[in-house]
Amino acid sequence: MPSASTPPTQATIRIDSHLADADGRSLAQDARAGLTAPFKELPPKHFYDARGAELFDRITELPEYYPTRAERAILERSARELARLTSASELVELGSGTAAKTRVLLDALYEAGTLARYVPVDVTETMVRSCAEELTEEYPGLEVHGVIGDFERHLVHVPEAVGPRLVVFLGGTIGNFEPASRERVLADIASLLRPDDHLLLGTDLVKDPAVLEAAYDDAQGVTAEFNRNVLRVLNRELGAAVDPDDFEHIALFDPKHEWIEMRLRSRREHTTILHELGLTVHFAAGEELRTEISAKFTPARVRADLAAAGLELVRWLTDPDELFALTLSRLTAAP
Ligand code: SAH
Ligand code: AVI
Repeated sequence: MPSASTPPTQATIRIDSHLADADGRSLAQDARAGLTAPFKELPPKHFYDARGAELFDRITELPEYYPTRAERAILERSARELARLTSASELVELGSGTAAKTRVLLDALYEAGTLARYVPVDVTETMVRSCAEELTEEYPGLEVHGVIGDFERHLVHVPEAVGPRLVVFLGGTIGNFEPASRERVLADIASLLRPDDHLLLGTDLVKDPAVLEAAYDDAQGVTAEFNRNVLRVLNRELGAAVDPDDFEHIALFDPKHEWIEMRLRSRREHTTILHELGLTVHFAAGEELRTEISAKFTPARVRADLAAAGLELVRWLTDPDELFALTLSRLTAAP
């Protein structure tokens, strides 16, 4: 905290890391469970090492990947209204990444004169640290309390609120959880809110499967590289020796579940040893490893998910083509 002699414009940064906590599920545990299962799977949070974060940034610029542009357009149109509705003095962001679009909201809250603290929560340490450095320079006087952790486990470590709080979960990242985990994450997020607080949630909407599949299988192959990056993470962190080019990138819309599935399909039979785990993993030719789901929502699904977490809709905001939605919600008022 600034002392009495600290000039009022001096920024403060505090960063806490929870990744080494005993309850922090690690790549080793996820790989052991997911690569020995009958249908191989790894959670998408492991995409985001420095290279994965850079590839994701490139994805957001691709002509086929509309969600980032659509969400930014909604934010640009609605940021002032959101600042007025929330009067937030604190912005807590889950999966903050580079906080590129967040600046639109921070600008509006800063201009409104309410903003005091930004709390980025992300599993990627370098992103939390660089984002804290950048934002304290860009917004003089802003306090940044970064939390390096997994929002499936570490939301209890989000610091006590300093005033009306706006929790933001942008990009459609909530769609990267299966329904049961999604329900748990939304309930945990709701527990960060008090009656004056709000949640701003980004959800990608159901649309033509061809548009969806192109967004996850772009012509330049950037998403394919992002997908294969998880194999490079396994090689580096767990001592595997997989050739990423032995795996084909697959992105398919599953109409039953209304989600995109990204998979890596082995082009040939091979065996690899994860030396750090003493684990041998066999891939049959054509065998697939599921690396991500990305759920697409209907308005009814969003409302139902919010309601299940004890949240009620305050505003439904969408872009002119209704590609993406941002919902502002708050705790359901007691009857
Ligand atoms: N919010 C940004 C970034 C989205 S990319 C945007 O809208 O563009 C997803 C971000 O969530 C990455 O920065 C990744 O590191 C983070 N992330 C993914 N799974 C996570 C988890 N389980 N816990 C914490 N952060 C996670
Ligand atoms: C971060 N998340 C919401 C992205 C998505 O669209 O599901 C990750 C991504 N995967 C492939 N392209 C982008």
